[in-house]
Amino acid sequence: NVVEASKQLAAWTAVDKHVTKDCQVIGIGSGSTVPYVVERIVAQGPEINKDRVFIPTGFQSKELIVDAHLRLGDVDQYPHIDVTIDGADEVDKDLNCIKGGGACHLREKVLAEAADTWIIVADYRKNSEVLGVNWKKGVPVEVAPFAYAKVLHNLRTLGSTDPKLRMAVMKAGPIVSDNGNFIIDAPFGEAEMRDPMTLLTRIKMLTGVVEVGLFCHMAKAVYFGNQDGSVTAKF
Ligand code: DER
Repeated sequence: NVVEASKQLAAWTAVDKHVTKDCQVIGIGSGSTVPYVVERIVAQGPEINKDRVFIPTGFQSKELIVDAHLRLGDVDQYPHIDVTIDGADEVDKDLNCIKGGGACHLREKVLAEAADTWIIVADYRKNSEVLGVNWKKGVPVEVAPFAYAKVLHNLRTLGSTDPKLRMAVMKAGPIVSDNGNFIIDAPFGEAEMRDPMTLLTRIKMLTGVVEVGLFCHMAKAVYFGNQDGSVTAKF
């Protein structure tokens, strides 16, 4: 379908441009777009991939690497990464992102920061002028379970309209991240979302917050696959 085709287009374009033969340590993001990143890297052939190592941003990401028979590495061994490619829930005109729709944004931000080059790949639905225009579920906030109620209260004080603990499906109780933490989804108004760095700083300072799904001034480039088969690149 057209959304999947646009994810694949974005992913293939980014890999062709940024996963060059001198890239030896490669961070793999999470979500439904990055499988197309892995397939394109595999298509570069066993010769070029035999000396590479691939660092996952969570369980799903690890499974992608293992299932593709690529060499799995750990950020403990490779704290410095050549390039990390990841998806996003929404990207604004300045390449600031909302991430965490898949509850993986703590490890994703670690590998984004550890990389010399961080690249985003997304379908056209994620391409916004301002954050919050298309992604209506709020800013994902990973919190220590002990602190979640206090942080919910703090987020309301910060102006979040209706922060909610992210509940699991097919499991009683809340979602638990790969790090054993809870996720709160905190919607904010346009005014706050027009200055994501300030919002990020305010939320990050709340004791009990582990990581915030706002990635500001981190991406080197973003590639959007479009419905008409074209690619929009922003730098
Ligand atoms: O959780 C995340 O940030 C993931 O990267 C994910 O939300 C990306 O979305 P996708 O499934 O549309 O690629």
